[in-house]
This record gives sequence, structure tokens and C-alpha cells, in this order.
Amino acid sequence: MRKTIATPLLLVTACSLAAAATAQAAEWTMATPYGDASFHTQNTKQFAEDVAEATDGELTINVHSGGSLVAHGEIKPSVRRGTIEAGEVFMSVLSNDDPIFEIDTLPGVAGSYDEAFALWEATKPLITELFAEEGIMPLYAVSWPAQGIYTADELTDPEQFEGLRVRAPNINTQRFVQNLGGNPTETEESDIPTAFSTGRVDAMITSVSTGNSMTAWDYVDHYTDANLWLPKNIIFINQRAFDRLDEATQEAVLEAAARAEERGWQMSREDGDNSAVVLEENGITISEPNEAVAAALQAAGDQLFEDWLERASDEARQVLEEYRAGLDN
Ligand code: PCA
Repeated sequence: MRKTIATPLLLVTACSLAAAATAQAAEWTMATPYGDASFHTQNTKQFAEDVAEATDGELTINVHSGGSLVAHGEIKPSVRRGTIEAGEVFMSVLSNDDPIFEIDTLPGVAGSYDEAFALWEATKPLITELFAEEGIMPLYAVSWPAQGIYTADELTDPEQFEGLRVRAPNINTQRFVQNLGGNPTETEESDIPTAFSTGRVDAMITSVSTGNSMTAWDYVDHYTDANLWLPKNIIFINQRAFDRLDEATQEAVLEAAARAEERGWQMSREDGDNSAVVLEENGITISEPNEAVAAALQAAGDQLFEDWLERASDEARQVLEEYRAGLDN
């Protein structure tokens, strides 16, 4: 008799304790368009693990990779609405919001990791401001290795660009291809194999890392290491979701983000070196552009830059000037 009374009481106590605990603990959903083979996704998953560990499970971030939950173009709107709490995108896909977001896909602005990082530092305040207007907070950004051109044959003559169907990851790269006389198609990273195998594209612009994770050797034989630019992924969260966390948890998120940024840039360098080796091992030849090709890339890049200057806001142009002045010092 006693037993039957005691059991429900115990259950009630256990349930209310559990309820109290879950009222405290938060669970976030995070979406990234990149697959698990990408060092970016590995870094992002490590970030989520670091947060869970530092907060003792007070905040769990579930990372959905490869565009499995939210399509690339919907990630930022979803974070803005609060449908999901966190997201990662290729920063330059936000160029319709403001040209500042595509500053890292312009040739001649930042051609090394150090410069790319300086550019991120210089642009971060303006980007933070623009995000804040939408209730979004940037956490960190990580560069991809430099972008180059994958083709079936070695690029030796700018004429080869004529009508070449080139896969590009954003609008700015499409413009660049057009300036070269080619025929661009915007394709998500995860769609690269289909784009080649269905004959939609003959070439692509991306990094050695993406060439490696998308097994470029199945479709092309050559990589022109043109060092076009070093574009970034940006990782951001919904401001209200952040404000709902207690102070210690907020701090843990920011600390883990700072570590993820540092680790990510290092991973990018290492993955770039390693991927170049893997590409060659799988039969891709890598070379630098010859003089004629370099001149064509330069002209197409100059045009791209001029057009950007016209689109950019005064603030964005000023940020660029400050960044350049900082490099000279
Ligand atoms: N990989 C991604 C973005 C830049 C890169 O190197 C892509 O090609 O989609």
C-alpha cells in the first residue's frame, strides 16, 4: 500500500526537477550549406561541441550540414526570423543585402591569409552594424583558401574562356566569368558533381579545398592556381536567442566563437596545403597562369572592382580605404 503512494510522489518530484532543468537549458538549431567533408563544417561542429562542454549542456547547438535543413539562400532569413538560432553562409551570397558582403570576392583587395584577416577585421564593424539592423549578431568568420580555376585542359590562352561554361559560387564570380567572355552558372558546392556529370558546366571557380571535397578529378584535369581572392564563411546567430541566455552561457558562446575563428583560419591554411597534394595525387595538374592568362584575369578583375565601387555605399568604400591605409603602415 505504502509503495503505491510513494511511487507517484517520487515521479512527480522527478518530473518537476526535470522540468526545472529543461527550462534552463537551451537547444539551438544551426544550419550550414557545406558538407561534412569541408573543414568549415568540421570547425563549426567543434564550435558546437566546445559550447556544450563549456556550458555543461546548458546550451546545445545542433548543426545541420550540407544544406540538409535549410537551403543556402534561406539560412540568413531563417536566423533573422528566429526559425533557427544560428547559421553559416558564404558571406558574399549576401551581396544583394549590401555590396560590403562581397568585398572578399574582389581581386586585388586581399591576396594572402594575413591580408584576408585584416580585411575581415576592417569590415567587421560595418557588417556587425548591418546585421544588428536585422536582429542578427556575427560570431566569427573563416576564410577559404584562395580561389582558382578548374578546367578540362590547361589554360594557356585567354581565348579558352570564350563561351566556357563555368560554375561559380556567387553573383560576383559570375560577373567575373562574364568579363572573361565565359558563360557562368551559379551552383551550390553540393551540386558541383551533378553540374559536371549532367554536362551543365565544363569548368569551375573554387578553392583546392572544395576541389578536394568534391573530387574534382572525376570531372577535370587541371587547376590554375590564380590566387583570385580569399572569400569567407560567416557564422551568425539570432540576437534575441542570444539575449535569452544567462550571462555565463553568453560568455561561453563568445569564447568558443573566438577559438573557432582562430582554429578555422589555421585549418584553412592546412586544408589548402593538404588538398593541393590530394588533387595532384589524383591526377590534377596545378600551374600558375601564364602571362596572357594573367593579363586577362587582371582585366576582368579590374572591371569587377570598378563595378563594385559604383555599387558600394560610402561606408563600404571608406572601410576599403581604411583597410588599404592599414596595409601600407
Ligand atoms: N568553396 C565554396 C566557397 C568558396 C570555396 O572555396 C564553393 O565553391 O562553393
